[in-house]
Amino acid sequence: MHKYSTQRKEIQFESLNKNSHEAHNTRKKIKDITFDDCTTIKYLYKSSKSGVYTIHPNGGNEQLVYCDMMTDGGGWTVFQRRYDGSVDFVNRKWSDFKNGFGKVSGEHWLGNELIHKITSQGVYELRFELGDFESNYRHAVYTNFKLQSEHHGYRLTYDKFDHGNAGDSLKKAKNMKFTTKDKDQDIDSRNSATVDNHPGAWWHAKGRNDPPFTESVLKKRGRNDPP
Ligand SMILES: [Ca+2]
Repeated sequence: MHKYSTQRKEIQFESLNKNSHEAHNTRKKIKDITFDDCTTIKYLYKSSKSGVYTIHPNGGNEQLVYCDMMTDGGGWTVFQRRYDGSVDFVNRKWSDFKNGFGKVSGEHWLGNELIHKITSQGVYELRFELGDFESNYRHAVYTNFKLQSEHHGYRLTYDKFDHGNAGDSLKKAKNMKFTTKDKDQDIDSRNSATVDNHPGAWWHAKGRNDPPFTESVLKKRGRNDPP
């Protein structure tokens, strides 16, 4: 089990709870409108606070997502959050990662199908944050992040590492299909989700490649830009 420092996230969650009333009011205001992602909500409602919102990616069924409305201008749709190990990310199958697990208000994986749907709506930036044992948080931002469809193995693509102090941790994952314990799609003769006592699904290439992210979020480009 990975252990991540929780200090910063606790502070963030405290602040989120304080804002939950405002988030609720915003949700009431916008309940009759459908949104394709958190970027659009923040674009149309600048005072939106971080919290759980309903979106309709590709005009489809409603989906609950957590919107980070604080980090770097806000408007980020969270698709992965890990901070205290309360949710099991290890003993999970292809179908779990496809459909998502955990609660969006806590630790969770939003689901590859939904990540695919969201990222097929436009050009998205991926931002991830990585925490270590010393409460140091680093981040990295990638341009034009996409997940291809399940038919294409939820292959991960992006244009380039854009900026951030975490380095290019996603380099090995670029253009890789998603591999779980029960679905090996990596380019290794083994299943990288199970090697080296490293039980974990990821866009593995060859051998061990730790899923490094404590939090991964998506923002559509061309909206919510500074005025
Ligand atoms: Ca393999």
